[in-house]
Amino acid sequence: MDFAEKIERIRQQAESDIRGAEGLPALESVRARYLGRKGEITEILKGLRLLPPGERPKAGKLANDCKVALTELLGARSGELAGNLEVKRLKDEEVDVTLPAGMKYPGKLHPITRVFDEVIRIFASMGFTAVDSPEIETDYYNFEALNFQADHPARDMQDTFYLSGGKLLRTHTSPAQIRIMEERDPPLAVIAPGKCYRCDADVSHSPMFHQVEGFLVDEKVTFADLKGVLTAFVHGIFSPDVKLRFRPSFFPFTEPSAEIDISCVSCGGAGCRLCGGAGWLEILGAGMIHPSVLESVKYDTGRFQGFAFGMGIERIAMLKYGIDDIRLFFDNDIRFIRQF
Ligand code: 2NM
Repeated sequence: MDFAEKIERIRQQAESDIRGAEGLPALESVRARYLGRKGEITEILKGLRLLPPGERPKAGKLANDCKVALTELLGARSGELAGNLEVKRLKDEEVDVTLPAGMKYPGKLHPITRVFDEVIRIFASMGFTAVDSPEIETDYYNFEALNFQADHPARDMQDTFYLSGGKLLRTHTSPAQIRIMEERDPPLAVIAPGKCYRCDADVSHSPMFHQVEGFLVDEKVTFADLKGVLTAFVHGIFSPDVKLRFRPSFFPFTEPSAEIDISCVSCGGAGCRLCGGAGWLEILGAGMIHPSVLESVKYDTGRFQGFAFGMGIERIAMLKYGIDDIRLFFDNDIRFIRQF
């Protein structure tokens, strides 16, 4: 077998080995077998100096051409195998975005948010607009414009959180009503949902709580309109079976004033632990807006009257959902929130 034939045999075998290598490590051993320090082609190149000088150039060129060709082929195959690896990696990492997601812990609305939304929806259906208002207030909007006397106990440091600079945290959402009446002329039907603050904490009082207060001002507004609106509200938020009872009461900003009881949502009026045997639960305060409140917003009291009402959202939520401790609303225990 002459030299050219030998080179050609090695080349064919090497080519088939390169094509048959199924991975980068296998390809590396093929390279070592032919082109490594003791590889077949390397040995041939080393042995060239033993040939008769006349044959060396031709043989050298054949061996070198073979080395170049195999090197090129190794490079191409290596690129091919690396590409396969990339394709396989991408396939292994493929994400099927059409698979249904595991809904382990879907979000829930806080019960206070739910009751807020429902109260706002019911009053909106009767034509009331909800407004926002600051939680940091002045004595004027929180007390004075609402006809609280200078020595009213609610103004006491024990009940109100006072801030520096004569500011305070609103103790009810009524300041919103004053601000709206200053801005707009009657007829007006507005509710003010929001956070309020009082220095008080036990099973039924939280230093931060939520209220919805509302009012309506127009010509020829009567206490009968107030009864109709609150009856529709109570029937909407609890049930049309619930009865209402209006009891005379006192608020600085209304005259006459009333507290509204509903027949007990637990026993229906027979008497139970929830209503303390009375058959009734207090849920709303209301009345006809005091003329001095209308005067402080410069309304013509000869022409306009209005009614107003207020309620605590925690109390309504506790009755609706059978919750017996107000602190559960603010503990942020996810097991509590998930129940709604
Ligand atoms: C209540 C009870 C009775 C009330 C009065 C006003 C305003 F600003 F129009 F005078 N807003 N809210 C009111 C009346 C609130 O909560 C127990």
